[in-house]
Amino acid sequence: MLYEGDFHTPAGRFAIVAARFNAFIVDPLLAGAQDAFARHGVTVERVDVIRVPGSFEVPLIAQKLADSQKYAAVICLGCIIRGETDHYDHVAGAATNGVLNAGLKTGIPVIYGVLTCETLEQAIHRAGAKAGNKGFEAAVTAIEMVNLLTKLGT
Ligand code: INI
Repeated sequence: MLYEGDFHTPAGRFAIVAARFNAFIVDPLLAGAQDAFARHGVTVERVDVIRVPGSFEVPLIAQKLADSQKYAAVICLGCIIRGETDHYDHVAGAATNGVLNAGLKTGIPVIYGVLTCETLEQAIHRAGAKAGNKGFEAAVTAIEMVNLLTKLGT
């Protein structure tokens, strides 16, 4: 027996946690995620958006939202671009581990839509240009995971 999530309109509410840092990249990711929900029949009233200062702050809020049992899934959006120091590595590592742990601790899909890029150009490409829109992809992943968990009955 193969179990796989599909893309039909899921039940429940969704939360999007989006960093304000690098907003000129994160805002198009957020618009992409909202577009994906709308196109899959998840109406705007069922999607809450929570803004936080930076990607480092995303996991705490994502975990609290997932823990609240109010949401079928939580989508995390941010953009971390490498600078001249090792700050990038710390913020990227913390955000990545934090998002993963929020999902594992709560049992709710917590989706990783945080860009970690070497250059601004790479980020632009992933926020709606050459490499698609990772926010759109994150919302579609959330829908697939919610539908998979429903099928599995877990
Ligand atoms: N936050 C980001 O989301 N992206 C970055 O590229 C970034 N850089 O480069 O510093 C960044 N820093 C802020 C960080 O997320 C926290 O908001 C801050 O350290 C306060 O905790």
